[in-house]
Amino acid sequence: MNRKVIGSILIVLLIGAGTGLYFISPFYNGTNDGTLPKDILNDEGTSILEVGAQEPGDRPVKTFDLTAEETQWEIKDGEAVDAWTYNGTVPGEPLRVTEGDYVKVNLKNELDVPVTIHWHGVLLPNKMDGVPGLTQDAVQPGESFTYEFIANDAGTYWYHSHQHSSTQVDMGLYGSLVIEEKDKQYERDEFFILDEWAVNQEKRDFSNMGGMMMGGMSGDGEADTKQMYDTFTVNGKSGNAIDPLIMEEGETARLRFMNAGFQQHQLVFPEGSMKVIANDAEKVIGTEDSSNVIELAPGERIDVEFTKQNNDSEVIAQKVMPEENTENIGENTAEVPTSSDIANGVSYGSEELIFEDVPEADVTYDMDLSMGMNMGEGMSFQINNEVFPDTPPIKVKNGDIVKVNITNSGRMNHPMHLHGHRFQVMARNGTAYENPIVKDLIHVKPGEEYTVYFIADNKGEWLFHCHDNNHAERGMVTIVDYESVYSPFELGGENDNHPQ
Ligand SMILES: [Cu+2]
Repeated sequence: MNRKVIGSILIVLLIGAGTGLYFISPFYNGTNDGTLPKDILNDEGTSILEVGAQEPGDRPVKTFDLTAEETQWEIKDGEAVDAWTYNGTVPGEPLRVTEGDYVKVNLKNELDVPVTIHWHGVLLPNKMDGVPGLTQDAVQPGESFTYEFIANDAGTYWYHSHQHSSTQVDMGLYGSLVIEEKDKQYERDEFFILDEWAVNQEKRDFSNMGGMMMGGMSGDGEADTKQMYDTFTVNGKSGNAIDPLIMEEGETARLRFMNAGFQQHQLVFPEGSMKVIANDAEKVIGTEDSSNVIELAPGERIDVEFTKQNNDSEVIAQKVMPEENTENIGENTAEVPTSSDIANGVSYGSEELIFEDVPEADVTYDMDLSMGMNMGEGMSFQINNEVFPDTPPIKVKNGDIVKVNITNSGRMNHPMHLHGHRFQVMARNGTAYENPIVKDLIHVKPGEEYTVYFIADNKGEWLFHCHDNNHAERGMVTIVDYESVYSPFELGGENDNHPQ
């Protein structure tokens, strides 16, 4: 390749070393036994299997086969991990469809544990949402399940198992889903999934700590998971093993970033090389003064328009926090510029809004996010002082306008994700946004309060939960419960349904 005319852009996550303060078992299992509230299971009204049905009609049908299987996955030369994958790679097979397509995905489970697939951000019928114990039974070893939905809204999505998410997503059961616009704006279109792995340290050891707190909070909102991982990956690869993106000077590409891990990540771009164009699956407005740093919470997506400015090799790299240990940095390390101007999920308003003005709510739900300690079981993460399935549900009727005030009174970050709907973020800490933001995930940091609104227009039983899957595992989950529909499934049971 002629280096004079073609420059490369490296997307790099630095490898940080663990610092030795561990707490919280990632394999906690203490608080999740129990059943859903009676009115969610109550078989009066309509089963969720009977609502929201979609038919292909004369739409193009796009069919994919995804097999959940065990794989030895090489993260970089000589460093392999035991991974669970969809079709043998981390991330799983990338899925691309066009808006208006009818999507059919045949999941075959060749693992020896039950799995599902959740279509994160996709507005689809409840029974296709992939939440075991709520919208389906977990797909047992050797069995299959077919997901079907209309790809209605162009944008950046991802898919992952929703069975024991804190283990299964962590093991690699995730992949990208792009719904392309009918008239694509960018010829070059790339997807990058960020994640963390424990390669050189035994995560399992931490469970022996029994959830005891071994050190103080670092105050950055995610001290709990930071020390469990030693290797950061981009599309399943780390350091020199990450494929460079080869681009010509002046070439423009759409780069889609998503965070499949437990920690927030900040990526630094060459000055003046990019602008943010979309947020979760929604286009954003007016970003001429775009920052050159983006911040992604777990489960969040940010799309940027990136232009290669010269023929030199350049680097997009994780911003290194001052307190982080930066030994073991690979050869691809960037000169990381400093910037105080960081583009995150609420930096830019959305092009299309759900509500033009602040609507009058039919239902108001105050969601207080907090942390607690259970003797012998370690930390719990609570919604309104309860852990799932005892958390109070958000009870709605079809057509309701629902207002949720989310307050983080704990000391860790909580990326709260709503299934099956999009909400409009109207205010932060009581101050209204001039340009509200339409999303499916809001990253609520310690001390923050966000007010979001959504329309209950998709009947079913839908999760609203923290996408730090360790927090969900330890209780931070509730349900948007539509009146007059019920779930015929159960938590636990012979299918071991475990929706967190
Ligand atoms: Cu959380």
